Amino acid sequence: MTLIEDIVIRKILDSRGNPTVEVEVYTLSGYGRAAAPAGKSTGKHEVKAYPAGGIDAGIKYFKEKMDNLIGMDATRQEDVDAMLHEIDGTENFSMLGGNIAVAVSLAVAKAAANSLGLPFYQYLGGVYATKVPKPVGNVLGGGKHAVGGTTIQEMLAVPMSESARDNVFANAEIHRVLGKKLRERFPNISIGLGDEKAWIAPMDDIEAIELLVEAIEEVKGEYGIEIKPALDLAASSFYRDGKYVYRNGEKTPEEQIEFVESLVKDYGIYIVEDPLHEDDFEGFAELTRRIGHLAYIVGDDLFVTNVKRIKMGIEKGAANAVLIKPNQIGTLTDTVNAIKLAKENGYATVISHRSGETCDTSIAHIGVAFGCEFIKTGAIGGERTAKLNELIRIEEEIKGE
Ligand code: 2PG
Ligand code: MG
Repeated sequence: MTLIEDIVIRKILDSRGNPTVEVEVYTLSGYGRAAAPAGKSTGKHEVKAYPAGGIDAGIKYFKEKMDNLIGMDATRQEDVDAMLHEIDGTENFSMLGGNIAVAVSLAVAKAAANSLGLPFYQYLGGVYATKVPKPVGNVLGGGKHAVGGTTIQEMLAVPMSESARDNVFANAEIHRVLGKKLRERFPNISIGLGDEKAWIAPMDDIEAIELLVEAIEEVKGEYGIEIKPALDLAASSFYRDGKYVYRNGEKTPEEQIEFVESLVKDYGIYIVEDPLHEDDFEGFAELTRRIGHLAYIVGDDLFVTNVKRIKMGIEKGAANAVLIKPNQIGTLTDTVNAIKLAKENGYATVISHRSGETCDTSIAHIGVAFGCEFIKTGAIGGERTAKLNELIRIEEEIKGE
């Protein structure tokens, strides 16, 4: 019933209009489909998205090796993922491409769930998977996702209601209120949206954070729920020759630590992702000592969903939360191992989209299945709302509404 009968792989568009891969897996009694996302501010320690020859070379390679997966049991996820590693034969998926591996891995898991007649989150997490992560919504930004915006890549909001529906709608409302405020502040220029549909405006980082906090205060009153501000600095993207280069000046690593500490203390920033560059474990540890009791310090480019790097972080006391992106590491099993390791060591987990996305909803299911505290998946925009709406559906099903 759950044996893999056939696999189809194709190129489809992602939200930036770039090609990405979609995979379909068929068993006798079921079917699963998954697509890979794409990062733009990628960490240098991530697995390779595609081999040197690009997406077409990866697809060709997969088709040549695909027979190894036919006949395997789709419910034996660890065996399937081990086979993907074997097919690739390298440390970092540089033959097959992590994006192809992750699409296959997720499509196999979805086919298994479908064959057994279970919702994906329940197949993965069992009957006790009943908590929906809080959505962290990107509403204003810049960095590599939006040329001309802030130096800090993402300014986000975290509504703290126990209702996923309220949280999702609150984030969309913050996005709307911010848009209104930006049009008032810049009446003579057109305001755009970045890759993740967050607003872009030619603003200084502090000015933007203040506007974010203002919008949050307004929506908080309207909704009657606690909402907190968050940041993804994606600091590696503006770290050059030992300095953090902002649009209005440079900071030394020590100044950067002080700056982030002051942001957390002055603006009540609740989650701060990648505040320092991707190899600065010591700096992350120092920052965690200073503000770890006040905020979640999240490692994204630092950890790249890789258990070896998460272990290094745990040993050094670097960060207290891990960003989880399945395509950074290439398989579902590797992703789940990263979540488990983080949790066992008291680190919070944030399951996350990429800046280039499709309407695939896998991360919503993985977040519920493995009890991630947060899910970062935008605030508006079709490929983002696909996941947010899925959270609403999952919550409804869990509550039996
Ligand atoms: C990040 C991600 C997603 P990208 O830095 O957290 O927001 O960006 O997918 O471009 O790496
Ligand atoms: Mg990030």
